[in-house]
Amino acid sequence: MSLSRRQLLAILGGGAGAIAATSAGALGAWASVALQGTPDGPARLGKVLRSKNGELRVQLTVKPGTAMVDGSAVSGLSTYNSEFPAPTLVVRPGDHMRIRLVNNGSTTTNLHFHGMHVSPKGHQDNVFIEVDPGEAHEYDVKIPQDHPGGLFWYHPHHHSESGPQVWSGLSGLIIVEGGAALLPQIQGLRRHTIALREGGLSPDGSWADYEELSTDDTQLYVNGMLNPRVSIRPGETQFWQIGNIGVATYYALSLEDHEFTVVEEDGTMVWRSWQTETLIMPPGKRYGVLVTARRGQGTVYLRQLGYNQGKAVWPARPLMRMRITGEQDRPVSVPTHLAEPPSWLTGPVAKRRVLTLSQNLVNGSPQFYIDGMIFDELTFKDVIQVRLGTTEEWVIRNASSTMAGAPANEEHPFHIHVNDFVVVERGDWNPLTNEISNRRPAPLRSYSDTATIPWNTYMRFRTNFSDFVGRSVYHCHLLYHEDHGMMGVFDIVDAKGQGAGPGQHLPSHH
Ligand SMILES: [Cu+2]
Repeated sequence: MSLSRRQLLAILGGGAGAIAATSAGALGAWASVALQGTPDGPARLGKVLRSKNGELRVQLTVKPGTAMVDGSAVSGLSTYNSEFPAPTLVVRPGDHMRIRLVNNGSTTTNLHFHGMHVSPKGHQDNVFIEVDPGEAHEYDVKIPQDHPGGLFWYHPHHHSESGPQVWSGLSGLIIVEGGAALLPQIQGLRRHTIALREGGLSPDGSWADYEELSTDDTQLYVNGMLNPRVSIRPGETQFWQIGNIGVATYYALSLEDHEFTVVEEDGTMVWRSWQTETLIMPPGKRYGVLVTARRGQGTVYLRQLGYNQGKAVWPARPLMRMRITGEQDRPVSVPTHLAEPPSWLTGPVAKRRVLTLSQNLVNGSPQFYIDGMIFDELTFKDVIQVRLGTTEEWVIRNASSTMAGAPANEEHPFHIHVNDFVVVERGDWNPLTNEISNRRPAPLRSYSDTATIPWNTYMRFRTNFSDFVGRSVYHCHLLYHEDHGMMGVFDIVDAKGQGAGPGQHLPSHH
């Protein structure tokens, strides 16, 4: 499909400035998005499942088959409960999430509650659980009373199947009530919850296979819709929570002529708010932002500006329209200082570690390593043991270009389960000479659970292993990389050395 800019403008009825695509490639992609999308649909969140009386009691059934995508029935998906995207779970601190996961799919699956500070053992956020086809599992995840409020998400985490399963439709948002949303300035604002995820159709109209589509042909859905709209009054401030719950797409998000005020990152209210024109969002990343409509009447676009991740180049796209309409409203602002950083951040560090991310081709197939190891071959001596209640400092460095047999520069979004981290420094690192340069202290303003590491750079973070013992994982959140090895295991142990529980086997034990 190829359209001239003039034809495109005619179809869209867009005026000058409605399209700021800078290349023919981006314009071509925009054309297919615009023509497939339902025109003018509101950016509705879809199915919401809410906790009651302290518990969220739901069944999530992995269902291969047809689901509604952007107003059309599409076959070849695999969804939870035939919903695309998956239902949004709304819970409160102190709740139990009692989720019956029924696997009617053809591959082994399980559930991970991304970013949540809950136990990694038993029937909770235990990624070593295996729910085979035809089986079911009862999860019972206890959310602590002091759990942060914000945006989280859930998806399957069975090694080697995570990418294909999430691609096929299995990912959804979790809103934990509280946090920045309860600030007096924000409480009364209109809210939008925005799930970003990629996908697309095969020529026959069914959902494309995993890894089938080029980045140019991949569609970027907002709450399962292409190019939906939100409305805002001139001068009005809204609270948007945005999550990237896809498998591979990096977003550089921008809202034409507007800026974002960040008040929440990775499910937690920030300590210091900040303004930015662009939100960089690798897979797994979430931000909560304030948006104030600056113009009078008119439409502006939330855009993917495009992103070069190294291997994948994501083209520029419009994602969502913001229609500024109605009576003038009064903007709301929040103070810069919102909360105190945790005291452990400047306290003693019990242990420092360095982890190196790399990749290579082995007999023609890509493998991804942490410290030269792939996940499938980990033995007990490779498991990092950390002590409950202590603070550690980790340096994660990305050597993907030089430790590989062939040049392969790629960014990797690092993610760790159970406890958030605080990035304290970034810098350049030359894997050949081991030389560090361009050290940049990070602004200490928020927690993260997912952060990208460009090639030939490092990220230094501090983390405190609080409240929970047990075995869990850290990994690259490009799910293809995780499925092909870039995942490590750590045990949080108490003073007696107790940590991992029954059913938390290493992969090499199978
Ligand atoms: Cu990676």
